[in-house]
Amino acid sequence: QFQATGVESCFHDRHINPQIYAGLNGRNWGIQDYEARGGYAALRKILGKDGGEGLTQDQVIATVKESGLRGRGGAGFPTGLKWSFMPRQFPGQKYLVCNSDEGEPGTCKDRDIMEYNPHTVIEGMAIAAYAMGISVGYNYIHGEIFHTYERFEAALEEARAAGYLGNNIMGSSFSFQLHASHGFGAYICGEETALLESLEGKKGQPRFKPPFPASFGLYGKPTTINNTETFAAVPWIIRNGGQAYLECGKPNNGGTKIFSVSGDVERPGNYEVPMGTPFAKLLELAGGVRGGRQLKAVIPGGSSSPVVPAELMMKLTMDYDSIAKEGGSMLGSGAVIVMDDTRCMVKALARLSYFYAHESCGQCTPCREGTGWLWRMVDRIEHGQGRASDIDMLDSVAGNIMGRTICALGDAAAMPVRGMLKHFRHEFVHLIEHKTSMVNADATAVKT
Ligand code: L3W
Ligand code: SF4
Repeated sequence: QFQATGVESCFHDRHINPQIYAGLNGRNWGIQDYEARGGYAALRKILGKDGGEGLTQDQVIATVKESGLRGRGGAGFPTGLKWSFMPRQFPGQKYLVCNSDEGEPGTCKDRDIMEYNPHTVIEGMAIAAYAMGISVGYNYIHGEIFHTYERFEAALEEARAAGYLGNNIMGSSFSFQLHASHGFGAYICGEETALLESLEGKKGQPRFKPPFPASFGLYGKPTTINNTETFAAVPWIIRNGGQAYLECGKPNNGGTKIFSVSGDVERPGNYEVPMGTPFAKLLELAGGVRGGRQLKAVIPGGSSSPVVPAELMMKLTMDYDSIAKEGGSMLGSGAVIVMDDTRCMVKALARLSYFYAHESCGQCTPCREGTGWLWRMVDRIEHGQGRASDIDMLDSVAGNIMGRTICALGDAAAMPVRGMLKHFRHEFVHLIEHKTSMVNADATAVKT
């Protein structure tokens, strides 16, 4: 059960980025409430409909660059830089795509944004389309959340009726048609090129990169793809300025970020906090470790990111640099999975490894064979049938997947294995030698 209250109190305390979660009580997601709280003012501003002169395409991109906004889908690629890749004078059709195929275990932020404040995504996409001279866009929404898709469709209808989408928006020369599309729940369709294949009506399998979508994207045309949360941040940036957004966070890690906190906490939910917030503060917002138990470890950026032991995690701040450089992990999509001292790390890894084996698209051998191999080894260790050689074999198979696949799913399957072996090898050794988990051996109750 994910609670929204933590987010609201968080940004109200700090007076930052109320755009994203302003509609969180679920009643005021519609266009009138959105406009009443300043919605579509940024689009009006760039089109010169607020009494000002408007912003040029270059000025919009420069503002986004200045904000330090980085892709919120997992890779943290600088958004303004990505927008500047789009060839401005390309003679044919260009596309804008929103990646709402949220499937990373632990991540549930994009769903909430679209459900409770869909117009901020629509406005962000319209601004992006204007900046890059794009006339057609799609929001590809994860299958399995059809009610969210329906909510987004309803918001699109409102925006079209109000003249914020369509031909000659607000009487300007800018036209932008935006459509929603949905997948059917395959994790791999969140990989940007698999998403494009799926959007084209084909089997969702990743393409080789390069060429990147910036030059060869949807239907082979230049395409810019950003995550839902990335687009949702754009209206606030245009209204308040790039510098103001940057200053919400820390250098190289501008703005705020929504963290989906799950696992062994009192109040799991989505929390929007400034980049650079200490992890300890985020844990406190989520009510602390459930039942007052001891923190054991945290997966800080979705299931693809290596686990970080408690002692180290408590020293980190929630931003790209701290989690990567000091924590040896990834901020990823911001899914923070908290594990207390009753969690068996072998069991946790077995669950994650099963997920990746199940979701591999099967195109490349190291991933197709390796993910299944990893899962089978961890599974047999978990069930007391592990061999002494399994630990080195796990490390070797993970190493042979990494960097040898078409897309990042292979690395995503291998990194958690390496992280667990680095920090919790003793639990694997114990289970192989004693055929029972160290955690089970503990007298305390084991949660399942
Ligand atoms: C033009 C270049 N464009 C890079 C673009 C590229 C993409 C973006 C980042 O994986 C990660 C993955 C998951 N010219 C370019 C260029 N680009 N160089 O920049 O690219 P890349 O390859 O670094 O990352 P990616 O393929 O987008 C994303 C990790 O995120 N992840 C996944 C999260 C899952 C969700 C979800 O469920 N919603 O987000 C979590 O950690 O493992 O490493 O646009 O085209 N020279
Ligand atoms: Fe498919 Fe895995 Fe290869 Fe990605 S790494 S293309 S998911 S087989």
